[in-house]
Amino acid sequence: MLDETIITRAIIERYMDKLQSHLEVDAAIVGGGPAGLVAGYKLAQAGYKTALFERKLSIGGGMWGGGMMFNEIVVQQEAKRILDEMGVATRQFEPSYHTADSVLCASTLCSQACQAGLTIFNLVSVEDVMVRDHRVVGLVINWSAVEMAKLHVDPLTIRARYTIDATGHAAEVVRTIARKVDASLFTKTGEVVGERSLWAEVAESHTLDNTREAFPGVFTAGMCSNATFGSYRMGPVFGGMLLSGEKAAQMVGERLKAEK
Ligand code: 48F
Repeated sequence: MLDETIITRAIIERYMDKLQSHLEVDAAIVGGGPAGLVAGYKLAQAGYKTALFERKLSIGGGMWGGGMMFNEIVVQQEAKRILDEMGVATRQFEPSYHTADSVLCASTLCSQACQAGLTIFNLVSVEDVMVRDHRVVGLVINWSAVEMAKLHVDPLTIRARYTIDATGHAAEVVRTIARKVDASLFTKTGEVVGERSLWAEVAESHTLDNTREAFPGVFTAGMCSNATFGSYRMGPVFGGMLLSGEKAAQMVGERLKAEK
């Protein structure tokens, strides 16, 4: 016998537990693309309380569709070890070019990150930040459905010791800071420099260089790094995204460790 009221209560209580236990986190990640998922996997694995907020219903960002909806992605040699570690099967196409099925990759990164202890809140948009003493100390969140319907509903907040902006091309968190906070970003202009056209090789190495702190308390990861600090896009080669997520997690982990 199934009681609908119990089903409803189970969902509400479990979700509320999850939300309440993540009102204060070590790290908050905005965006569940490849960079955010690897960052979340690594931080959760290191034992940090980490929450990831994703606007969409599905997790995986721009990975699902591969290149132009051909659902395969390319990963270069340096990043293959991350897919190996997370259990994503790859095939060598040519020396140092590997491919992976994008559906397998997106779903496995998501699964491994959750299994490692990352808590994902999908359907939640980060619409603003909280700044105290010239440092981002938390995020302002709302249901994506509220955002999409343009309903006049006030948001709620999450305290985070560190934030990773993994929102991809849009670089939404750093753009919000640039727009709303009376202070400069750690970029050459003090603003979001903006993304340049497509150049895979340079973009991939710049993604790693640009994975760094953009404002006190906020690190960039993935395509957001090049959009923030001003470099090229790379198209459907995903190694830089994975390595960037790993680097962002490493940097945040080091800070958290030093502050303990
Ligand atoms: O775009 P996305 O996959 O970012 P990424 O991890 O990877 C980029 C590649 O997919 C590709 C590329 C390189 O190969 O150029 O584009 O850097 O994932 C970003 C995720 O962030 C979510 C968005 O829905 C997407 O799933 N997102 C963006 N803004 C917000 C957000 C926000 N304000 N709140 C919550 N989620």
